[in-house]
Amino acid sequence: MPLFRNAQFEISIAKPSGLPPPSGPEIAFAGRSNAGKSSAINTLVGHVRLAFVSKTPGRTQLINFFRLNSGALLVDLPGYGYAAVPEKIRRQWQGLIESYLKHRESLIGLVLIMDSRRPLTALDRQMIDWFAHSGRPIHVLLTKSDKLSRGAAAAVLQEVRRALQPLGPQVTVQLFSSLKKSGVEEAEAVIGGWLVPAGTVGGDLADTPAGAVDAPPGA
Ligand SMILES: Nc1nc2c(ncn2[C@@H]2O[C@H](COP(=O)(O)OP(=O)(O)O)[C@@H](O)[C@H]2O)c(=O)[nH]1
Ligand SMILES: [Mg+2]
Repeated sequence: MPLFRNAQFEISIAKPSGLPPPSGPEIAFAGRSNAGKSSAINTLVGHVRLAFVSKTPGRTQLINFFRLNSGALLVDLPGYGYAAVPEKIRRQWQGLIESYLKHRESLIGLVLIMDSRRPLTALDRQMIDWFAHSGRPIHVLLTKSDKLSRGAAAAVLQEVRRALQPLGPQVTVQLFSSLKKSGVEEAEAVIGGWLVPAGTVGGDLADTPAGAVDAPPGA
């Protein structure tokens, strides 16, 4: 069963105070408005319209939670960087994202969606700053890669990898296209790896040093 199939909508929140109590590992999706985040989520989930693909960028200002089969949650963060949004509203939802990325303990990893033709904007870097220091993984999807030639796409991939290399191996980057459905397996493999408890890869727990295995929730 692919990682994201049969995701079910659970709750939308507009303020940090509305966050539900943690009830499973969370994987957040963030990206500039119009970068292709909703399309990427829908491509991964295999629904046509699980996350609303908007003709009007910047409309979604909520954090939407979707429950996956495994019990983990896919968390769709509001798109950022849409110029036509009043400053006050923009600050409000950047505050919502910042608070979530910095403080949410059940957040195990961030999927950052960037338009491969305009990667690593100042706000993308801001998202990385808010989260990377936690040591938890970030996976970058350079989407709309179908709009680039093979050579140009390869060059962008290399450039972004090089730019993020100082952050360490927990930051990974790949090309993606929702239109061509390319990059889906790679994304599922990376994100799926976050959900595998430390020490169980390869099934050999005997080699895991004492204390390296996470305690079960509530223990
Ligand atoms: N060619 C192409 N267009 C895409 C791709 N992903 C999204 N789009 C288009 O880009 C626009 C914004 O997509 P959307 O998913 O709503 O972006 P969001 O604002 O980040 O959620 C829409 O017109 C999509 O059809 C892709 O991989 N390739
Ligand atoms: Mg969207």
